[in-house]
Amino acid sequence: GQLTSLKDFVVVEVLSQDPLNKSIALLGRFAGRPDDAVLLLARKPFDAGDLPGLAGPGLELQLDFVNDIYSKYVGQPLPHHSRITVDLIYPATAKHVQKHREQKRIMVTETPELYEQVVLPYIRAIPPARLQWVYNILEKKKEVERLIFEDPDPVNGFMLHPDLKWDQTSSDQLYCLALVARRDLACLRDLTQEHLPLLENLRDKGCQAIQRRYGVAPSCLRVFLHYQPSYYHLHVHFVHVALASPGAAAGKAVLLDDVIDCIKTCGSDVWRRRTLTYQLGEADELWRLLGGGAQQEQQQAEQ
Ligand code: M7G
Repeated sequence: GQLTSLKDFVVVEVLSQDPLNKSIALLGRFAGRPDDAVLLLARKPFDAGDLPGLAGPGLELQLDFVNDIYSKYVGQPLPHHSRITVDLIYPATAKHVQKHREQKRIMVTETPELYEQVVLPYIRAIPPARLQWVYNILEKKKEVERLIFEDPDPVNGFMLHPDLKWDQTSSDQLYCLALVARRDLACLRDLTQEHLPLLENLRDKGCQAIQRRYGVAPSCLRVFLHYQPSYYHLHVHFVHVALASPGAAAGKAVLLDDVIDCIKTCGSDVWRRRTLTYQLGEADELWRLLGGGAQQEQQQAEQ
């Protein structure tokens, strides 16, 4: 349900902190309730439309130091200039807690055989309830007023929304998410020549819709898929090229243009045949299933 304050929230653990993004992930519980909650707090970006209000009489200054023409202060802005975004996952599964907990990252290499034998069964065993938020969007039960664009075609159609990660205040932080309408595509590994019309349609119409709505040109967009994604219903990220997002890193993001070009130049089943190298968190169940722990112990023993 909807909250107006966090007065019953008790912090159990700081899962991770990111000083650069000015964000923190907390594990907590609501008083008298047993379920875990994951709470993500982040400072909102400055609102370029209201800079006079921010850097004006409302900003109280406390001197840190002065040296020649240089000086530094700690500023206390008016309350509406110091707002934060608050994302709550409740009740949170162990998977959510694990995803947001600080952990070592490792690179793994997934051959087509490992995909068939380990990763595919892992994907198939994920409870369908994890995709409830996706189906809520596709069935227009949730986020209806946030819809940016829809192509209702059952085969090549998709829906475009602002991503949960974006508060829509500034367009150089733009982050949108396209969810394909069809439900039979889990991830990159499923894509073949048959899906080229879907992928090209999604790229072209998605970029057009973003340009119309936010004035951001297609040349300013990084359009990519994740491998591995967190959610196995095919979706595409549209992110402003200026945004330094950890999800845009090599070993996580694959450009949609590269996905398409690879199918055209290397053949229809290329994404099934390729060996893919990517990053995982050490606490990720896939890491264990891929024999990661054992590999690492062996490496340590050899050293
Ligand atoms: P992913 O590649 O599966 O996982 O992307 P990631 O979280 O590791 O990037 C899923 C994307 O869906 C992410 O960018 C999320 O921020 C976004 N997302 C997740 N949820 C639960 C929602 C939601 O409820 N609404 C919207 N609009 N976006 C969501």
